[in-house]
Amino acid sequence: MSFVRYEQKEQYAVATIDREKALNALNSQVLEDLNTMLDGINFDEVRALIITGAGQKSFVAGADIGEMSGLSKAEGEAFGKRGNEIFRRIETLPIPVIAAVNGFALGGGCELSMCCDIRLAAENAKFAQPEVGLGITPGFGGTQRLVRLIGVGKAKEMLYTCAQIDAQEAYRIGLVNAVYPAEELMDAAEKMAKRIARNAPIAVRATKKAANDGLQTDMDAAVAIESSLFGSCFETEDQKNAMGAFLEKRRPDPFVN
Ligand code: CO8
Repeated sequence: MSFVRYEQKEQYAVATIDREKALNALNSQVLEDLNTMLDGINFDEVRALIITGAGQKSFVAGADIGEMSGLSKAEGEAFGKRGNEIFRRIETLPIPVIAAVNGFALGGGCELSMCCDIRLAAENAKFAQPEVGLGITPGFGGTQRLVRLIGVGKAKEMLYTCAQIDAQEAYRIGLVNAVYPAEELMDAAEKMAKRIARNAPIAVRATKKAANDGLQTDMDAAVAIESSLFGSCFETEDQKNAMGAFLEKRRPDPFVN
């Protein structure tokens, strides 16, 4: 049995973390199930991935506190490293990933949402990094991605105070892209996934790679990365198809993977 349900819907897929009785908390098994889910994605068909949590109440309420409570130093480090490896895999997945945050996104849950490209939140979503209240640091990338996403000052406030913020505040500070009534969240996420899937998939992938890789380096190297990926698009059928269609004032043929 897997704690991650995966459903492919034409050109996008939905992965649902389903450990509802523990508010979808991430134990080692959930992490490995996430990893296995990533192994199974058919990138020839799937052009965007949505990650959400089962139920109405929680996206992911963090790493599993019961499992973590007895860890030794070495085990804690190994658990953090494994979580980071899998989250980094999500962040660098060739296709865009949308987090549909349908409730609590605490600790590892907030960190999971932040390794996705885009975060959409339900009105009942709550975000926090409660780790220092539990005697640990964030361990799945929170100290790094939060400062990059919302800026150092606001991130440090969240990291040091453990304060929980609601969806509107998360939107105000740029942690989420948009907020929807809970019952509209998945429709909005799927609509966005379909919009992404309509575009030239090789160009979308190259754009994600340029943005991600560029963020890791200085501007001169970053624009060189962009130039190289931009150039590579001119070898694709999609570029010839789309630009030819524009010049001939017709719709392009369907894009290819
Ligand atoms: N771990 C394990 N179980 C959890 C977790 C969790 N993070 N969150 C909720 N649960 C379980 C509860 O224990 C409870 O189980 P049971 O019914 O068996 O008692 C069930 O889910 C329902 O939870 P509550 O009864 O507490 O529901 P409430 O509505 O009263 O409260 C809250 C909801 C506010 C979300 C509350 O459950 C809570 O505070 N949960 C903990 C949130 C938290 O602190 N998360 C951060 C954990 S630390 C972390 O994520 C670090 C990531 C990096 C790790 C690196 C490791 C080295």
